[in-house]
Amino acid sequence: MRIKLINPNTTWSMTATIEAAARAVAGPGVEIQAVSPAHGPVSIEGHYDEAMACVGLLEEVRKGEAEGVDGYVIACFGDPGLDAARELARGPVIGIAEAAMRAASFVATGFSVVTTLERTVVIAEHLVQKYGMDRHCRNVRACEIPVLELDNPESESYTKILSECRVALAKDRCGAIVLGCAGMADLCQRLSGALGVPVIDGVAAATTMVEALVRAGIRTSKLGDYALPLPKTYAGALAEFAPG
Ligand code: 2AL
Repeated sequence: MRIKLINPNTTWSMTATIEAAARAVAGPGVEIQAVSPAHGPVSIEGHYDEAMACVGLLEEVRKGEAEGVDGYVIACFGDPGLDAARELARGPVIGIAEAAMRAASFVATGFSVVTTLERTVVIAEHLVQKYGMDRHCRNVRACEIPVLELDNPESESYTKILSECRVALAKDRCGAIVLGCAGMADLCQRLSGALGVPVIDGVAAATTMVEALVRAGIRTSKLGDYALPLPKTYAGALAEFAPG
């Protein structure tokens, strides 16, 4: 089974961290192919970054389909391009935000999300509503850590995230923490050990869910809005990305 793990930002050192988190949970016989798109933002920290990241991300899904990939993980907490990727893919496509929230709902009545910059909070809140997680998500908190700081071993990211998690557990009536960025994947076990509650990294959650769906033979529906995109001409710089 081949799972393509797409980090939609173009920071390959972060892709390596994300890949390690996926490999740590993948079962025997599962090949993880971790990539970043050829073009796009180095980090995704807002609506504009997300929109611009989608073209390169979808190109990776298109290539994956040609190469016979069985399923995909979108490894950015805004789940950018998720529905569009599902249009292209025959196998399952899971975003780390959706996977982490659903995993958290299995092990705690309520969870709080701890994410990077304040400006990304509304993106996570929109996803909470989209996925029907309003009943489970107690709060979305930011640590004011730029995404690329997570990739800097000298930074104080761990301490800041730990402290925000402690505030969440004390004030939000939550029993679990969802990490709000793929770049936090390598901190998950340490945080869980320090806090004594489930800390959910969406990269691990999504990888195990894609693997389970593929193993069960469950694929993306091609009836309705997830049908293949209609063939048509795309003008200008996007001409090469035209479907069909
Ligand atoms: C993310 C993420 O997971 N990767 C990235 O570049 N930005 N999410 C976030 N909330 O900052």
